[in-house]
Amino acid sequence: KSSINAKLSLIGVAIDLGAGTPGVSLGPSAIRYAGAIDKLTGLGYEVKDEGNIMANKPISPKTDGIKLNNLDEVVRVNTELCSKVAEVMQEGRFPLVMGGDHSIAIGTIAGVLQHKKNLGVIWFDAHGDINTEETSPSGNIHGMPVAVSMGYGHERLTGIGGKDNKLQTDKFVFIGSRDLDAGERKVLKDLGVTVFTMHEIDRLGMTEVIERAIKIAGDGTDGIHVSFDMDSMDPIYAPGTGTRVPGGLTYRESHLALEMIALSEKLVSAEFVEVNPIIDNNNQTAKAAVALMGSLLGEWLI
Ligand code: EXY
Ligand code: MN
Ligand code: MN
Ligand code: MN
Repeated sequence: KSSINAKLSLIGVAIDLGAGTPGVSLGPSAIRYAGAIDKLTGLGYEVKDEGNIMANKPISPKTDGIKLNNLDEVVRVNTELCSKVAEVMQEGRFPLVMGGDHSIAIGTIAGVLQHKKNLGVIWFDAHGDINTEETSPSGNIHGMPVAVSMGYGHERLTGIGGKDNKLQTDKFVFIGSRDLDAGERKVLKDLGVTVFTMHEIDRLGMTEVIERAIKIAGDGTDGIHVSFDMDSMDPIYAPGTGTRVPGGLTYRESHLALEMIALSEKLVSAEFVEVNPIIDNNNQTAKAAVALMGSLLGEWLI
């Protein structure tokens, strides 16, 4: 078994209001049907299913004069998630969050930061998710959680979990990037965030990339949070996701990365997001997420 807490809480967040494509709110159910609880229990964890935090359909999708889609409800859900994650960790349990669209990283990370002030993050994603209202091409908040968690963006979002509980940009690592907006490229450069694009993974190999990532996010921090967007994988392995981009991580590259994070013994929290069963093929993407949970939580250790 890996070194993480033997007690684990599974938290579903049934929201698609941060995304442009509907259906990802059904992700937590799809992941449960794919066997998440049996998998984790079988690994020896004492699993508590905390159920789902539910988003409501917004009465007014846009707040006047604001370019952020569904801001009110995204703020409400993430505020609740932040409290839930903090409460679970207070009880000495490992929070494993299932999305839902990637806007939920705002609440997950804000909750973890209540206990781990100096948190490192490894963010698996085809995208940068570091837009703000000013740079976003879509107004979709799932393209913004990295910016928010670093303290940039609308104050109702950055206020979740407290204005001063934010990530350090030099302890944050992206893996799998291949669709960055022009505004995101500039911000990433200005902030000096480490980005391992698919180009670096091809050239260096995942072993080298993940070793470097663990060093950056894990050395001198209180631990590592893994935020895994299913669109980081190649659409061949994860077709059920709203923003597919070809040329992604292979099945083994993604598993190898998570296995090496497990070996580092620095993992403190994790989330798997953007599983959309409506556009999936026989729940393949949820099954892939459950298999990845196994790798992150030490299934392969003998
Ligand atoms: N960069 C684009 C936007 O901000 O609208 C697309 C974002 C997709 C975000 C996905 C979940 O990682
Ligand atoms: Mn994402
Ligand atoms: Mn993405
Ligand atoms: Mn794009």
